[in-house]
Amino acid sequence: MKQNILLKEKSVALLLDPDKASGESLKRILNSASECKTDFIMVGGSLTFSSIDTLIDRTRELCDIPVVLFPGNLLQLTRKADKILLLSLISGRNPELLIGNHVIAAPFLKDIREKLIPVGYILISCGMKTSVEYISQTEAIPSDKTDIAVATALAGEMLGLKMIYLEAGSGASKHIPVELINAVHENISIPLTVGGGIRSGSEVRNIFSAGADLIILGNSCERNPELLADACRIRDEFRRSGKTT
Ligand code: 1GP
Repeated sequence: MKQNILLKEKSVALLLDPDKASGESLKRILNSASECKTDFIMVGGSLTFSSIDTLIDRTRELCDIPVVLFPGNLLQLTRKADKILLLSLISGRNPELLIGNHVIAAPFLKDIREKLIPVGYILISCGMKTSVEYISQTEAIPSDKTDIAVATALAGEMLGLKMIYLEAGSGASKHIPVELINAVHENISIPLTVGGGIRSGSEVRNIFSAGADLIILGNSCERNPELLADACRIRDEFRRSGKTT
C-alpha cells in the first residue's frame, strides 16, 4: 500500500465529501476504491455540515487506504487522518489563507507535524465561479494565464512548499487545460497534483501525460462509478511503462 504522497509517481486519490459520503453509497465506493487500489482517500470540502471525524472512522472500518485530510477551513482539522495537507492558497491574496490560519492551527498541529504536507494550493478559473473561490474570497488565476500559474507554482516551490495542487474546483465544468498543467510540470521539481472537473478516463490519461503526479477525483465518481477503476488502470499503465510524464 502506497503511503508516501510526496513520491513523484502516478497516483489516484478519491475525494469524499462528508455531506455526501455515507451509508451504502460510501460502502460501495470504498469497495471499488480498494479493488482498484486507489492510492489515497481524501476528506474535506470548502463548506461541510457533517463530521469529518465520523467519515474518517467509517472509512477506516471499510478500507485500509491511507486517509489524507484536505481541510477547507480550521474547523475541519482533525488528528485522525494519516496525512494532512497544510494548504497555502498561493493563487490568492487572502492573508488568512496564506499565514493567518496556519498561526492559529500551529499549536494544534505541533505534536503531529510528521503528518503535515505543506502544499501550494493554486486555483485556476475554468468557467463558473466555484465554491472554493467564493468561500476563500480570492480570485482564481484565469486558465489562459499560463505564465502566472507557472510563476505562482515556482514561487511556491522556492518558498519550500512540498507539493503544488492545481485546482479547478469541485464540480468545475472543465478541468484545468493540459497546456497549463504541462507548463507547470516543466518548471517545478516537486510533485504536481491536479483536481476538479475530471470526468473521463481519457481526461485522466491526458492529465497524467501532461505531467500530473496525483489526480484527485470527487463528484464524477458518484455519477460514474467506473471512473475510479478506469483512472487506476491508466495509472498502472503509466507506472508499468515507467513514464513520469
Ligand atoms: C476538488 O479537486 C477536487 O477539490 C475534486 O473535484 O469533485 O470536480 O472531481 P471534483
